[in-house]
Amino acid sequence: MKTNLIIIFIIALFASVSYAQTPATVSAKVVTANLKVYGNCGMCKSRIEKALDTKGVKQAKWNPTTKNLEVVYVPSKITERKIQELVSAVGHDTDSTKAPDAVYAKLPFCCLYRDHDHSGMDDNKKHD
Ligand SMILES: [Cu+2]
Repeated sequence: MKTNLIIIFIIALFASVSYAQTPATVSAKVVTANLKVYGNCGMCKSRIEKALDTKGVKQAKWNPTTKNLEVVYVPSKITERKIQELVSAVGHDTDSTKAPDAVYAKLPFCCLYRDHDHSGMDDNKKHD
C-alpha cells in the first residue's frame, strides 16, 4: 500500500513536470503575450490591431473593456518592446511605451483615452 502511494506520487510529480515544460517547448517558436494597451472603442481596436499587422506577429486581439492586448508573435522576428512601440506609434499608450503627443492629438474624440473614458470602465486611477 505504501509502495503504491509512492508510485502514484512519482507519477503525479513526473506528469506535472512534463506538463510545466510543454509551454516552454511551444514558445521556442511562438509566444503569446498579454499587454496593457490604453484605448476606448472599436476604432481603437482596429487601429491597434492594424498596427500589429506586421512581420513576426501572428495574431493580435485587443479588448476595449479590459484594455488587454493578446498578441501571438515569433520572438526571433519581433520583440515585445517593438510590439509596444508599434502600438504607441499609432497613438496608444502601453504600460511601458507612450504615444507621441502629436499622434495622440490627432485621434478622433472617442479615442481620447487619456482625458475621457468612453468604455464605461472606472479609470480614474490611471490619470496623472
Ligand atoms: Cu477609439
